[in-house]
Amino acid sequence: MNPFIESNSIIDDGIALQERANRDGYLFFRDVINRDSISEVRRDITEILQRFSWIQEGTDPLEAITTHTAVLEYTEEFEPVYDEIMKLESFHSLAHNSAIFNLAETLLGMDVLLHPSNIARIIFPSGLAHTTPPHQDYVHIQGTPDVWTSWIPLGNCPQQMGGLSVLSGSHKSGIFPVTEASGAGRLRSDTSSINAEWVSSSFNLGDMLLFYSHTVHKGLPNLSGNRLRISADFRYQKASNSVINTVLKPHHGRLKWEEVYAGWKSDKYQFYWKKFSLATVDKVPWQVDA
Ligand SMILES: O=C(O)CCC(=O)C(=O)O
Repeated sequence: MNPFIESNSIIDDGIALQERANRDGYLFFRDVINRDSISEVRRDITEILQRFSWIQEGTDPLEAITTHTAVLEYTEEFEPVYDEIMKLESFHSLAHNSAIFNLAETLLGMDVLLHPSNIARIIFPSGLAHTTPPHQDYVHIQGTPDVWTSWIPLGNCPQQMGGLSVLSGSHKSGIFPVTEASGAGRLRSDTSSINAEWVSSSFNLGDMLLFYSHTVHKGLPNLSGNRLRISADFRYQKASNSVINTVLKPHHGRLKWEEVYAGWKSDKYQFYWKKFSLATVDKVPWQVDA
């Protein structure tokens, strides 16, 4: 698989970034997010995973070594762990990182709304059948197509550990038909009608992939044998565009924001979206092919 095109050399050139984003549907940057902020989130998440015995006893939690059978999103075993992750101040604060916001403003304009529903992924090495299928985020987040997703591994993520891959240029072909699948989102886009190239690179701590809501992307299988792939995805749109209700709630919709915020030290990032008068819409069920 060919690597991502790196965009560090044009990071300060708004026009060049917009042109490349329009051409490829994604932008990839090396070492663009403050590493200490990411490491803090990794420490907080792995501490939770250790407490729930998802991490192998006697190992350094930061290594995220596991022999636990794969725990799948939305299962009874997954949810209490995810609730704890959802309460992390460090995790939600990372989404406000100024480097991401600057890039989002370049792509969207000044009134950038971060979807409060920040997402964490814990991908087990033994759950290969549940690798994230090819999909377009628009199918899931609707509201407006003008949404950019920031995907950040919370630690080094060599390709063997299962990073993310994008189908370069696939954002130009509209919305593809979907069928049911396993893995995040549970819907698979059928891209057989286009001739486009899958690209991906190994990620190092601090690297970030940004992609458009119509850009087809997929997880790569976690072939590490015994390491959890831990990552975050955050979404940005114009506050003046419509937004679906579900992305204004904590991801999975189980907790209230008051429960999320209960242990936070600062109120800086609490209910920040209330400063906008948002036009909210309901999510519509997506037409799935048999
Ligand atoms: O991390 C993954 O496997 C899925 C991420 C994803 O599909 C997204 O950020 O939209």
